[in-house]
Formats: sequence, structure tokens, C-alpha cells
Amino acid sequence: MAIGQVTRHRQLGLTDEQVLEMYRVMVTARKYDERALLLQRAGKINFHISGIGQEAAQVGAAFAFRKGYDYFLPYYRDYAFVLAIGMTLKDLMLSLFAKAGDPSSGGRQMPGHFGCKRLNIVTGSSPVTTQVPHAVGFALAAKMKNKDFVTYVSFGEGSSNQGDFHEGLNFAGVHKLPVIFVCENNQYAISVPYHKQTAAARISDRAAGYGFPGVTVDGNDALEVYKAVKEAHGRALRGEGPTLIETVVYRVTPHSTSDDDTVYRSKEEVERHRESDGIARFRKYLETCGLWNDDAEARLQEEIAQAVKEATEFGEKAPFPKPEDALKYVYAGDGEE
Ligand SMILES: Cc1ncc(C[n+]2csc(CCOP(=O)(O)OP(=O)(O)O)c2C)c(N)n1
Ligand SMILES: [Mg+2]
Repeated sequence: MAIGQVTRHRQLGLTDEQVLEMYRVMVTARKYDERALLLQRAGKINFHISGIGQEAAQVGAAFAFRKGYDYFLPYYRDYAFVLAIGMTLKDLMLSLFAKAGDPSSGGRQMPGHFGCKRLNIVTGSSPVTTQVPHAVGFALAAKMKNKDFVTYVSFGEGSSNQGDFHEGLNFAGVHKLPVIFVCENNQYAISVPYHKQTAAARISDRAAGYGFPGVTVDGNDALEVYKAVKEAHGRALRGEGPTLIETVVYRVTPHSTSDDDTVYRSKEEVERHRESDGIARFRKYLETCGLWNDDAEARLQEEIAQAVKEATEFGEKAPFPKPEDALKYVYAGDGEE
């Protein structure tokens, strides 16, 4: 057991309590996700798009931001990210069951389209990567208003081939805006594997074309992601401009509950990647530090299972939106704050 390994999180400025909280959020996101998949199979909900395999990267990124202060434009697999920022299991379940109390859209959007005014989570649109220019707009607002909030935006690697990505990064580079672009490279865009999406070796290399740093990190190593995002956050605060961070992960589930991934990849390939899971790796790290053991794990699993059960019942029993509320939030003056 290397000493450097044991103190790694403290060297990065994270307390023992914070890394334990990081682990709790990762496991919560995983359990939420597994329940959502089951609920869809049981016919209780229509659709789920999973973030399994990306939790460690998301939590590592989230902990580098200031909750309730910075602005967040997450993408549809960012369950662990939004849980780390302050959304609750009940919030997520209300969205999954398309109920009126869903903070993201009042039950009118597909799950995974996060929005939460109280947490500075900015609602996203369904066309992939449109959140990138939106995020750049938030970062421009910070600069124009002389405010020191930093904006987070995430997206998949397939989406980084869209025009919105390039326009957003170019503008942010020219104006040195305080925005962090996080590409969650999970190796697939639905059925299209990475090598058929782009000839570039790394998505992060694209940052050079826009005049700012790009870095690729192992997304299964939450602390490595934290370190990269924290550095980017510091750069943004010092007025040094944007950073592009590519977190390399693997999409363990089919694209969504509407997809059959066996037609374009083998079970063996998926199983191979399950073994490098970032949650298991983080648990091992905590054990090596003497912060975690089997008893603590059993207690956490029980606590989260109970919380997921309660949130599921809460979401299922909650009222649907009323038909007469269909135009709420659509036109100015129709909705609530
Ligand atoms: C502009 C646009 N084109 C196509 C789609 C359909 N679509 C939804 S998700 C997706 C794949 C995106 O892949 P990637 O960016 O790698 O993200 P991942 O789903 O792998 O996390 C596609 C093509 C869309 N929503 N928007
Ligand atoms: Mg992808």
C-alpha cells in the first residue's frame, strides 16, 4: 500500500468526509439507475436513459464546483452529477414518473432533461449539444456582469461532432469565458462506436484549435477527474478562460431502454468494461485509506435501498400534471417563477 495513494484525496484538498460523501452519491446514483431500469421493464414508466458506468466521473467533476453558486448545464446521463449538486432522489423519481411536481419540467419532458432553478441547473433541450452554446452564454453573462460564477456543461463524445460544440468552444476561447466543457466519452453514440464517429485520437485535442487547454482523464478515477476539473475551475476564476476535459468511460447499458445493443456489440465487450467500474475502484481506495469496510458498505446499501424505495413510492403516488397546465412555463407570464 503506497503512502502517496493513501493520502491522495487530502493532497487534492478533499477531506475524509468529502470522499465518503462522493462515494455515497455514486452508489445512490447507481441504485437509482438500476431501479429506473426495473421500473421501465415492469411497465411503470415509459423510458429511461442510463448513466451506469459514468457515475465516478460525474461525481469527481461535481465536487470541484460550488453548489448553489456556479451554474450547471448537465446532459441526460448526469444523474450522479445532479445528485451531487443537490437534486434529490424524489426529484428524479417525479421526473421519471412524469409527475406535476417534477422540478425539471413539471412532468412534460423525458427524464434526464434536468433543470432546477434553486440549484442553478439550467434546463436543456433534446437536440444534443445545444446546451454548449447556452453554457457559453451563461459564461458570457458572468463576464459582462462581473460575477465570478463558473459554468459547467457536459455532453457525449458523439455530440462533440455537432456544430454547436465547435461554435460554442470557439466563442468561449475568443472571449476567454469562465466555462468548463466536460465530454463524457463513453465510446458510443447509440450504435456508432468511437472510431466511426471521428478520426481524432482524443476529443480533448480539439481544444487546441480554439486556443485553450484540453485534457483527457480516466473517468473511472474520480479523484483524477476532480483534480482536472478543480484546476480548470481555478483557471476560470483567474480569468484565464475555458478548459475542455474529456473523461474516458464506457457505456455499460444499451443507449436507452428503447435500444438493443446486442445487434452492434458483444456481451463480452460489455462485461470486460464492467470490471473497470469507477465505483468499485473508489470503494477500494476508501478501504485502502482505512475509511471504509464491509460493515459500512452494508449499512450504506441498506440506507440507500430504503431511500430509493421511499422515493419510488413517492413518485408513483404523486399527481400527474393537469391538462389545463399544458402551456405552463411555455409563454412568459403563464407559469410560476
Ligand atoms: C441534434 C440531435 N441529433 C440526434 C439526436 C438523437 N440522439 C440522442 S442521443 C444520441 C447519441 C449521442 O451520443 P453521445 O454524444 O456520444 O452521448 P451518449 O448518449 O453516448 O452519452 C443521438 C444521436 C439528438 N437528440 N439530437
Ligand atoms: Mg457517447
